[in-house]
Amino acid sequence: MQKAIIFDLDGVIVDTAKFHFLAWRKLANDLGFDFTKEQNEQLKGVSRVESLKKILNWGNMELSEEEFNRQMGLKNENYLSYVNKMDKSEILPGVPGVLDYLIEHDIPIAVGSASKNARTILKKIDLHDKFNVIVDGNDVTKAKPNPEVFLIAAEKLKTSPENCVVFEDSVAGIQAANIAEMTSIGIGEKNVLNEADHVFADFTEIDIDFIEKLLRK
Ligand code: B16
Ligand code: MG
Repeated sequence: MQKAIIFDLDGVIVDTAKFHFLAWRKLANDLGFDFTKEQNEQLKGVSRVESLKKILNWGNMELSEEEFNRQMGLKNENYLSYVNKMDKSEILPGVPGVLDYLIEHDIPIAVGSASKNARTILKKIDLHDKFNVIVDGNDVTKAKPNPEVFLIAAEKLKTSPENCVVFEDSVAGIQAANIAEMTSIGIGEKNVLNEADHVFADFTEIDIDFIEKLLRK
């Protein structure tokens, strides 16, 4: 069966984590508390709802359902004010070369992201039409580490999970890929992403030989 590659978005193709951090931190500050960059690591790959639950927990706060939803809306508006200024210069180093290689060799490629803003971001960075399949936070009911997002991507790519390779920057995403029995490639720190099959600091460390080996496996 055809091999296919699934890319997470935030932290793999672009560094939107820095904008999520600014927007979540403003929300916490407006509610009267703060959290650290280290705590922010725990929000990577986690859905919007689960992120706000964690943040409120750090601030020992509870909100009514209505206020919870209002705060999520405010955070997203603030986050989108950063996203709206993005362009293709935000694509992380090494990513365009790998995408071009895969497209030239007709390897099916997908985005598998927890973000409900994934399509907006892909349009801003001019990559929306490059992917055969996009599965995002609007298409799933279960957040990573549940493998739903990657399993839907495999199905839409018309291949089996074992033939999929996932590039992910979050622990939850690596766990999701492993549960789906896909090959998991971590982008980030080895000691954080130690459950991944392979880990690279970023795409500049990945050469075409490695990609070819993955596709032959
Ligand atoms: P949104 P990914 C994830 O994207 C982010 O890593 C995570 O920090 C964010 O909370 C989540 O998307 C939801 O994002 O608020 O835009 O729907 O890494 O799975 O591409
Ligand atoms: Mg990510």
